[in-house]
Amino acid sequence: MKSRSEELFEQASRRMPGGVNSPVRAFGAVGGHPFFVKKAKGPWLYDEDGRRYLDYVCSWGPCILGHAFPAVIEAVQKACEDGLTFGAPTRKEGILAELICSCVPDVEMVRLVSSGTEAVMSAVRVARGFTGREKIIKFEGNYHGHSDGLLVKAGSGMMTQSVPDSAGVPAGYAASTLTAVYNDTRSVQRLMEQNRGEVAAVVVEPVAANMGVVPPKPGFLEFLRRITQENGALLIFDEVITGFRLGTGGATEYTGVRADLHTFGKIVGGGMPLAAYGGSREIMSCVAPLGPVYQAGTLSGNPVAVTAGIETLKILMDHPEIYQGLEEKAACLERAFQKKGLTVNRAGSLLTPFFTGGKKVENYGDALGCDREAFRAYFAWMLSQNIYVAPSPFEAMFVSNAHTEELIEQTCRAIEEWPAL
Ligand code: KE4
Repeated sequence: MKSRSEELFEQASRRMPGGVNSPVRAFGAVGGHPFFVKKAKGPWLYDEDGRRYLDYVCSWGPCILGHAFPAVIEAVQKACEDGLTFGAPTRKEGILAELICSCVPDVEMVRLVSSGTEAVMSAVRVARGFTGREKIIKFEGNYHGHSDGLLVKAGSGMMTQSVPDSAGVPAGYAASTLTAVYNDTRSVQRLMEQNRGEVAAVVVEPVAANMGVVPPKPGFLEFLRRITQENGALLIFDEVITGFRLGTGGATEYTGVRADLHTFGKIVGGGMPLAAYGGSREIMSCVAPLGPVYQAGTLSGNPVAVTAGIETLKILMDHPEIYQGLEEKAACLERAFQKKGLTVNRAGSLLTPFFTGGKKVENYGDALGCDREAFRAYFAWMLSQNIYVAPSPFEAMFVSNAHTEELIEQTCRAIEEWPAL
């Protein structure tokens, strides 16, 4: 007898590639088929077969307050009654822009867009427009959305240009993107020297979370700040995950390092399709209609999405104690994984257990060394305990404010009781 999710997956697979609208959801890295979600509330997901899961994916980060937070839902419902989209400026966009700028040092102006991909793509274009240069340095294992110029991987020997990491990306796009090794200052130094005067920006996840969580080693971000200033390049912090996750001041508050441009997504939209990029007034004045860098969007600053973002940020700003609670809950999970002999990387409420036999994970090469079979068994065990973690070893666990201490302890017990380790 097929489950309802299986039926839905078969139907979906006939009309959508892989039956999903984003590849990681298809369970390719863990086998089997994905469950189909019917609804969610607090820390819980409910699937179409009536099963309940304790959710540590949190929609890949946005649901820091938990799912369907009442005040956010109420505000969004009310906003919907006034209309879904106008394609004209609204008061609320200014409120959200003000909130973002009040939270993040160095962000004096922002542009609201509809996805993290769009935010990073646009920030890179601004960096190129502002500096008049073409080349970008990114890092292996960092993900910045699916814009052509950023879907690249290191070329052979690391000394050459990057190569496309997806079919359909023209070699020419990849050629302008150079790939360095995360936490390896020499790899950045080499690329800067080989491309002196040509690098528009270094774009980095200030705490990497797309190869699993890999925090910056002490001095790494400070080095990027220094070498970009010395070479007339901009530093772009891709904070689609870290923004409002590590604190309301994001990575700059967490690390003390400042950047020229920041991108935001996920939490900033409160779970609705909204993202943003921003920086100094000088740099952002390049953006149309003020300046020559064109960027636009029909649903940019959408009034319903903006409402969700405003309500979410207001709650986080009014209750900074939420972050301390998230940190303590994530630290409990970290200790439970460490008791099982796993390598755990954690930054605030972002964490990833790595099945690397106890070896450190400080870059993409280290992360690739993880035991995929062991991860699959871990994923299956946790799901058998009705705990949903990311269906990939190269993602983060996200803790929300809705995860009570009791549920955290329940999760720690499941980790400790896992028979395989
Ligand atoms: P979106 O276009 O998916 O909103 O954001 C792209 C993006 C940009 N920058 C960072 C640091 C990101 O993590 C992301 C997207 N994150 C993934 C999860 N690792 C989204 C999940 C998915 O692709 O389905």
